[in-house]
Amino acid sequence: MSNTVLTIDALHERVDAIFRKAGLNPIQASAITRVIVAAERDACKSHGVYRIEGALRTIKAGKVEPNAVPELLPQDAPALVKVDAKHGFANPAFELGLPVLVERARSCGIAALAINDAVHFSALWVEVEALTQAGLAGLAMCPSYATVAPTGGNRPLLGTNPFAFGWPREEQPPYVFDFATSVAARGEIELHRRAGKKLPEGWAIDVDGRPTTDPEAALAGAMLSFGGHKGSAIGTMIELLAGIMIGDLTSPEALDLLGTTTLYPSHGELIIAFSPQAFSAGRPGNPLGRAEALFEAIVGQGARLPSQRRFLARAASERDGISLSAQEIEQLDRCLEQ
Ligand code: NDP
Ligand code: PYC
Repeated sequence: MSNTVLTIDALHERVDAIFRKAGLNPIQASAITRVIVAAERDACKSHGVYRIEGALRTIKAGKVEPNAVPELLPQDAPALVKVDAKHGFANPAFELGLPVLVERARSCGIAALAINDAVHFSALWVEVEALTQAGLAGLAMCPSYATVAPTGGNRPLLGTNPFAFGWPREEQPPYVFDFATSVAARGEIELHRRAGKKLPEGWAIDVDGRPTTDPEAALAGAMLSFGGHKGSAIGTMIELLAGIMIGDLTSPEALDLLGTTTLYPSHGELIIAFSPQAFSAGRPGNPLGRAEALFEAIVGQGARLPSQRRFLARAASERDGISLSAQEIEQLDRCLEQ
């Protein structure tokens, strides 16, 4: 069956209509629509329109507050920004905290935004990219729910805990990476299952702890950390900083509370913003200029920068529209009817 091409605005309209019909208030609906459409526009399929069904299931199950209006909490420490998501999605809470985070990072050189009590399912590059647009570098991280075995272990404990970094560039799209600390995002495993494809070796183990390439067995068993003990340690760090330190749930706690991986979990998120100008003040050289020499050297070896694929996909979507398969269009129609 042939694909259908939609403009970015047309896809936004369709996704937004789905969420409003599902009962989300405009703050919630428009923020999660923006992040899903951005993922689809940038060809990040694991967090694009495929995520709508999960969000609808989570709304129907009463596991997200559809009328949540996030609140900026009063805070004495100038470099600390706290937003209570009020059990709504994380994205509107981030949008509320962003301008304050930017203003504090510019004045203090560094600032952190802690989001609490948020239902989370989205890609994090959107958030670090927003910081780079303000001339800041940034890190973003959050737990998820227990689906990943710690290296050396054999049962789900850590989340797929995404970790993103952004660095601003003056004449170019920013340097951004964003990845799950498991070998692949869980969304990738689900997409392999739907497509009837085997997983690459080394992604997961089955319920008995044996290596598997079967997506069903992987979803029932445990995913593996990227880079062995290194990814396992970074995943653990994210549990500590973006879970325990900010007084929110760890991935095992989030799964215990939710009781299933078919809905989206509630937990916290930590975003840290840095001003390269403030850190380098009084030191020789312009940090953005020096970074360009590093990027040129990387690309000069024939390597590509992370997000380069994404920015090319974005340019193509802006020029030609977003191409959706017949199944994806059916999914959008079905979601609107629900
Ligand atoms: P990928 O493995 O698809 O990509 C990881 C990063 O590496 C991207 O920035 C990508 O850039 C870059 N990259 C890939 N190949 C190369 C290469 N050859 N050279 C240089 N850079 C490269 O990511 P994951 O599957 O691990 O994660 C996908 C998404 O899932 C993320 O956006 C993450 O935030 C999200 N996620 C969200 C969770 C949540 O709880 N909310 C949980 C887990 C994941 P490019 O895109 O240009 O290819
Ligand atoms: O793809 O691993 C994932 C994921 C978990 C929660 C949201 N995305």
